[in-house]
Amino acid sequence: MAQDAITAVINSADVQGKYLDTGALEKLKAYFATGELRVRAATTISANAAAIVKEAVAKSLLYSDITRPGGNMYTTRRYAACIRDLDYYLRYATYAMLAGDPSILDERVLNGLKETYNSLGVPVGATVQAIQAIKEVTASLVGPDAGKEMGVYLDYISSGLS
Ligand SMILES: CCC1=C(C)/C(=C/C2=NC(=C\c3[nH]c(/C=C4\NC(=O)[C@H](C)[C@H]4CC)c(C)c3CCC(=O)O)/C(CCC(=O)O)=C2C)NC1=O
Repeated sequence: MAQDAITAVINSADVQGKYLDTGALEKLKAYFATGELRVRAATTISANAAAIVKEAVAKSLLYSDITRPGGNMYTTRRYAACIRDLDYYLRYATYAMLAGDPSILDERVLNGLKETYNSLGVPVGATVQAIQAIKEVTASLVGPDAGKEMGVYLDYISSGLS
């Protein structure tokens, strides 16, 4: 089950049959203190999602061998599949950033993804480059603090794929 920063600390205290300890309370404090930042960033990202993906693709994949005949993004169908995948990564990273917890990424994005990519010949290295470009473009849009938060979850997807 996907959880968030609150259920994560509650579940771990409950397993031990204890109230939240200082460390757990500090985690919650940090989460609540950044709540508005997260919501504001999610609003900006959702209003600009298509532009973020487009710019990230231009920075990372466009005019490379991947978009030429023989490349995995060649043909309109595969190009569109790639853009759609990047849009998934951005959307789910935004959910995880709001939740303050990466478990939704394990559950809904990374589960079986590497195997799917390998069986279809989707290049993981180039995908990770595009995700890193999304990270840069997003940070330039939402600012360094929220950008860093988003970076945590975009990096989580990158490591999960590698
Ligand atoms: C929400 C969770 C979720 C994810 C993550 C997801 C990914 C996903 N990407 C796929 C394909 C694909 N993914 C890509 C992506 C790329 N090729 C490149 O060269 C680029 C580097 C890269 C984009 C960055 C491509 C081209 C395909 C189609 C491959 C093919 O059918 O030949 C497929 C195979 C089925 C299909 O084509 O739709 C899945 C399941 N599906 C999901 O439901």
